[in-house]
Amino acid sequence: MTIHEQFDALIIGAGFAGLYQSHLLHNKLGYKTRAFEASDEPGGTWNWNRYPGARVDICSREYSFKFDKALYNEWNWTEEFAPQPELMNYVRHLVSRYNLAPLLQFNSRVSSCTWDESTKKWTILVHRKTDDGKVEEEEWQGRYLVLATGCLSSPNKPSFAGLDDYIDSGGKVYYTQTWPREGVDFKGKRVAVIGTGSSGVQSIPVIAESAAQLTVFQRTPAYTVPARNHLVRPEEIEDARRNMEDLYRRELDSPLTNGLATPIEKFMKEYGTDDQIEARFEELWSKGGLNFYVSFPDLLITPETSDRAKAFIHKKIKEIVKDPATSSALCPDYPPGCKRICADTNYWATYNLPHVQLVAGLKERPLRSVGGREKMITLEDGSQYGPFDAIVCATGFDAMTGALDKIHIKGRNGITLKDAWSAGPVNYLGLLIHGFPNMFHIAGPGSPSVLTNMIIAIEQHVEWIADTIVALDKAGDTTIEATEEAQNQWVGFVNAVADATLMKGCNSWYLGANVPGKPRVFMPLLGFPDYRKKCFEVQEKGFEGCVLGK
Ligand code: NA7
Repeated sequence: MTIHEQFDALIIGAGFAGLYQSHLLHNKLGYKTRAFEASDEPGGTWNWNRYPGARVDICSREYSFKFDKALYNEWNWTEEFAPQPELMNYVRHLVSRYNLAPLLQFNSRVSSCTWDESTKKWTILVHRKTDDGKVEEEEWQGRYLVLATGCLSSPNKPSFAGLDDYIDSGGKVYYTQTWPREGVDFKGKRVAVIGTGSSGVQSIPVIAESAAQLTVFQRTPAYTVPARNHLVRPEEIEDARRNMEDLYRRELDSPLTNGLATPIEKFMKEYGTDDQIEARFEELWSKGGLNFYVSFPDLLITPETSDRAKAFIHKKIKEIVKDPATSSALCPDYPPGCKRICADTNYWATYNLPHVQLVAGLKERPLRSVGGREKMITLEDGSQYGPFDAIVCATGFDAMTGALDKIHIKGRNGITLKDAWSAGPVNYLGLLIHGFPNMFHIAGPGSPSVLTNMIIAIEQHVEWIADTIVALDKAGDTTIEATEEAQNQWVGFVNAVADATLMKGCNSWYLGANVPGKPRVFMPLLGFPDYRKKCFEVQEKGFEGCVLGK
């Protein structure tokens, strides 16, 4: 086995987080780093999620790194909501512009990470696929471990009865989370889609364009807002470049990091008349995208505001979808925003097409068998649909903790992360975990990342981690670890914030409720500005809530 020593930071993942962390620590600060990526390309979730219609649901001008004005100025997004191939071009541009390739190692899956108290170092075991298809084991040692493993990177693939027989008898199964690189041609095919979260909502209208028949299996309907995607206009690019700093400041100051929508300070009931409230919803609906989240600051808090937004969206669904039974089945009954709102292009209108059918109510009558030799889908109540030539599973992710569950992480005194998190994830600031010194988690539970524009959250996390390492080195400290007390307080705080909202009111992946057997804990923190402030304060107060060691 090859052993590589003397690294400052070992980084797991080469998505946006791993790339920026590598750039900042190595190129800017002169640390010796290595990032390990299981795929043969960088890009993380954007590399794996190649399904038809995959695109970012935040406006591209916002979903861009802002740490380097020159990068912002030179990059041209062509669409307001960049499609997956364009996001991958951006990823490749980052790699070449900042000469990151020598810092990244592809085809390399990290299987274990072990803290050694005597050397104060992490040792990680990497399985690297070589060009001739062999797997080589490597050991890497470094002072710091950065988990840039992504929060929507571990697919949730339910084990449906019948699926193996279906594949054996020539049926095709595709997962939105690991879509074939060569793409899929659905022309003339009878297709089933299971799942109506963001990936379903984005892919269903595109699949419907070529499929001969499309049947959508829905357990829970999604709230979705028209993205109103368009080619980026030259004046929008100019404006964004001129005002990047201002946009960035507004993003940092906004609870959900929306910089483009005009936020309103007043809660809905103080805002004005019914007509004015309706006009506000209408304005954001017309504007498109996730701006709808900031229609009123209490959208995720006050039942009356939530109900009003819900009624507004129901009205829109009923206006668009012609068949009354289908439109009713598409109307969600939980608070908007309780699951992440989607941004779509022609999603609801797709159900007006004669070859598209919705099968709803899977909560009451779950899928009993999917595919089988007859290529049919059968529900628990005995109803049958099909036959299908292809089945698309848009079944989401084991979010936020799934990627780490697959790595054997052992901290101080042999404690494993699996044990530490057996009742659900716990940490301090979303970044540090008690019992796991010198280990940082980017965009993990306990941080607001998944409730924000992820790029903004990643920038903040990566910079905090880099500043922390620099500060420790300056002070001659060799270790940092969250205290149990600070961690408990943080977990309590994250829960208290969630309890004051309507966000626990549905079975979302925020709660881990989409994965059978996963502990139900509300994982993200709502409110980016206060979080960011707290992270600064912790640093300013000499890493309050942490133990530093020489
Ligand atoms: P999501 O949003 O978790 O959606 C997954 C969908 O799959 C959702 O409708 C699920 O229903 C459905 N699902 C999952 N398991 C089953 C089973 N066993 N039977 C029937 N239906 C099932 O994942 P996405 O990939 O669409 O989006 C993830 C995020 O990416 C999104 O939030 C954005 O941030 C971008 P459920 O709702 O659990 O009842």
